[in-house]
Order: sequence, then C-alpha cells, then structure tokens
Amino acid sequence: MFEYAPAPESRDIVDIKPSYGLFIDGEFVDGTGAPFKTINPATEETLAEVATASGEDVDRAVRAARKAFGVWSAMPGSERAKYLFRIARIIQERSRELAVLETLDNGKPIREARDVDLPLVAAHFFYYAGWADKLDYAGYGPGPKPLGVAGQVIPWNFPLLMLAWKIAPALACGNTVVLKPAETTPLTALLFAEICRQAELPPGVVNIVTGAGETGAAVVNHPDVNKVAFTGSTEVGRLIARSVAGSGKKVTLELGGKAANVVFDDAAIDQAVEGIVNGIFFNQGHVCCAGSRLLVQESIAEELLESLKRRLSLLRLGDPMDKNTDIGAINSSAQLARVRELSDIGEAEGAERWSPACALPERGFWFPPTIFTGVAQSHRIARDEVFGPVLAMLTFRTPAEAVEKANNTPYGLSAGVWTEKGSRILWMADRLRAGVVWANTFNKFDPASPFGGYKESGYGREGGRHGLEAYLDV
Ligand code: TXE
Repeated sequence: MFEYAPAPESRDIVDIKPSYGLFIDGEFVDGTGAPFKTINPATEETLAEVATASGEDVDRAVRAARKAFGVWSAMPGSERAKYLFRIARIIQERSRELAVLETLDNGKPIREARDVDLPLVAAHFFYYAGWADKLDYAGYGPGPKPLGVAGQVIPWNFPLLMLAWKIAPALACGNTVVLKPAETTPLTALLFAEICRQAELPPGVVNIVTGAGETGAAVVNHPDVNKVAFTGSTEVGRLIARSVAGSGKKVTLELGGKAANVVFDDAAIDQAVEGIVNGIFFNQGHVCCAGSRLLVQESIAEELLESLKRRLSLLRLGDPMDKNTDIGAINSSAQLARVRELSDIGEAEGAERWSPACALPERGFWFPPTIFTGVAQSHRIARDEVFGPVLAMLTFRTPAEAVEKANNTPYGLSAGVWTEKGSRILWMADRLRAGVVWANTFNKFDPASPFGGYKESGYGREGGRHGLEAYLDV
C-alpha cells in the first residue's frame, strides 16, 4: 500500500549562530554572566551558546525600556498598531523558519509548531494590534494609561506563543518590555528580537534577556519594573508573588493545572477519543491546561479505554522534524526525570500503567504515551501536575460525582466536557471551578478569548479584552 511520507523539514532554512548575546536597546550585546548551552532535546546536540544576563545587564535592559517608554507611550495608538501589524506580518512571512527553530530548541513536532503555535503567535499580534488605537473604547472610561516597564518571565513549553501572549498586549497598551525566555528554549525569542529590528521597532521597546531563574528574579525584582507577568510553575509563582508583595507592582501569574476531561455515556466516543488524545498528548503533555485527568462515566469506561488504547497504538513518536510525528521529545533531562518519577510513584501507589509498544530513540529525552487506570483520587498521579504524556483515568457514576471529582484539585485552569446534551454542558460549566471549560473539544485557543486560572493556577487573564487590563491603569 502507498504510504504518504513527506521528507523531514529541513533545518537548513534556519541560520543558527554559534553564540547569541542579549537584546538590549535595539542591539545584540554580550552578557556579563557565564554563557550557557541550549540543546536539541531530540538529539542532545548543542544548538548554540547563549549569554546569561547578570543583575547589571538586567538593569541596563530596564533602563533602556524606561527610556523607550517615554516615546512609545506618547505615540498615538494608531502608530503603535502599525508596528504590531508589521511584526505580525513578518512572523507570518518567516513562520517556517520560526517553526523549525522552535522544534529544534523545544522538541515539539514540526507539524504542531507549524500548524498550531505559529498561526496563533501571528494571530495574537494581529489581534492586539487591532486594540492599540481603540483603548478608549474598551469600556474602561476615557484615557486608560500604560503601566510602564513590564518584566515578563516565560516557560519552555510554548516559547514563542508565551512570548506573544506577553509582548503583544503590553506593547498595544503602550508599555515597554524586558522579557526573559526559559533557559532551555531561548532561540526563538532571540529570532523575535531580530524581527523587532526588521520591523524598525524603536530601540528599547522590547528587550530580551536570557539566563536561568536568577536572571528571571532580577527582572521581576527590579525596582523600576512596574508590572510582572509570569507563566511557569506554581512553586516559582509563589516565590514571585512573595518577593513583589508590597512593591506596588501589578502581577499576573499563569501557573500549573490538572485538568479533568469528563466523558459522559452519551458522548460521541470516537470524537471524545480524539479530544482525549489531543488533550494530553499534544506537545508531549507539556501544556498547563492539558487534560491530564480523564473522568469517564462508569458504564462506558471499558469501551472507551479499549478505543483509547487502539488510538494510542497508532501515534508516531520520534524525530520532531518529521512531518508525520505525533509525539516529539521531552524538553529537558530534568523534565524527563520528573515525568519518570511521578509515573514510578503512580505504579508504586497501586495504579496500573499501560503504554503501547513503542521504540524510543537512543539519544534524546523520550517518554512513551502512557495511561494509568485504577487511579484513586489520593494518588499523586491524580493530584500532581506531571507535565508529560501521562494520563490518569478515573470513573464516575453521576454528574454530581463528576463535578466533585473534577474540582478535587488545588488547580483550576481548564476542563473538558463530552456529552451530546447541551443542557448538561451548561450545568457542568457552571459548576466546574476552571478558567476555561471546553465542550466536545479540547485545547482550542483564540486570541479574543481570555485565558487564566482559578485557585493555585494563578490570577489575572491573558487574551481578549480582559488581557488588556493587566497592562493598563484605568
Ligand atoms: O518551571 P519554572 P520548570 C510546571 C510543570 C513543570 C514544572 C517545573 O509542572 O514540570 O513547572 O518546570 C524562570 N524568579 N510548569 O522548572 O522553574 C525560569 O527560568 C523568576 C508549568 O521549568 O517555573 C523559566 O523562565 N523566574 C508551566 C520560568 O521561570 C524564575 C510551564 C519557568 O520555570 C525563577 C512550565 C525565579 N526565582 C512549567 N526560577 C505552565 N503554567 O505552563 C525560575 N524562573
């Protein structure tokens, strides 16, 4: 039989330099900290050496952003919009290059980087470009003001998309930015810096400082930063909230999750199976809103599990640059160790572990798609965020029990409901303590809709009109 097998995407379309500096005041400059290496997690090959920004470098970046704030905030919104539209268009023009670089640095399948991440990145810039000259009409009353310099720290799971979520609304509102990408995925943020130059964005409006947690701490604690935006672990989110308490800085935190994907006995099973797979195996499960807890109505649990196992057996794990790949590499050895540890604990606590037969490449960081059954709510596999391709399956009998179990988590970022009954969707959505509830779908994003969590998943909203509030004094 003929099998469609397109050639792997070529890495030759990206020009990866041997070393990268910091982007401050419109220039690439050396960092004074010790440089670090960023690797391709699928091969463990070093991609480049990247500068570490010390406190002194961060201070330089914040001063550049402060100076640029005068110019940028005074510019008519319609002018700021032109820059943002220009950036959005360049992202579209260079999206193949950006997608390849994202895949090399992150390990995610090229198909996802190309078809999901990049279109959403451009969409965020287009969307917020549209707001830049309409802030007076956003319902806040006359003359909402930008906050000043925004210090933004982002994670490694969607490096460019998280950058877009942070930078686009900040700039649209007239703020300037110092952004720190994650230490395992700094390269696309640095290519974005090049795009800012190509768009002739005034120097200092966007500054990119690379480095690890210490650099991030220097950004959020800098006294001249007015607004802190963080996406990452709940643990670091807590540290940040404590360290900026009383400083007068506005803070938004987007932290972890342990979403329930709830399947009722009247759901379209094939569609639900696709949604469950997308919910937990998209991006190797490195997704804050991943549907990591599957709650299935007892009467269909066996049938659903069988379908799910058959579907998992068809997933292709391997070279992220291959356009056929469904599951790429785990982003780092540290994350792989965490996924392994929590999975081992799952087994030790008595849950049953299943993965399809699947050969893992010898080099790189890999973990097979995995389902745990016989899971109790007290098991850590049902409570902790694994942030990997690991699904914990539980069952329920009544809608009330489904709600109780779904809400039995310290997190509250997202949830999914699968049923053919419209009234039940509304009944569930009303009761689920989650910032997003998807119905008969999962992991759907739109720049026009707000995103954010309840409880330990953080506070503040990103996206939509609500996303502007984080960057304005009204
Ligand atoms: O996160 P960190 P890690 C969860 C997920 C994952 C776990 C650990 O469960 O397994 O967190 O991942 C910067 N001050 N999420 O260790 O450390 C850091 O350099 C300021 C969920 O990678 O929170 C990076 O840029 N910044 C999540 C960013 O914080 C600091 C996405 C995130 O890293 C800092 C990622 C400090 N003291 C992980 N320490 C989500 N919500 O999507 C570190 N950083």
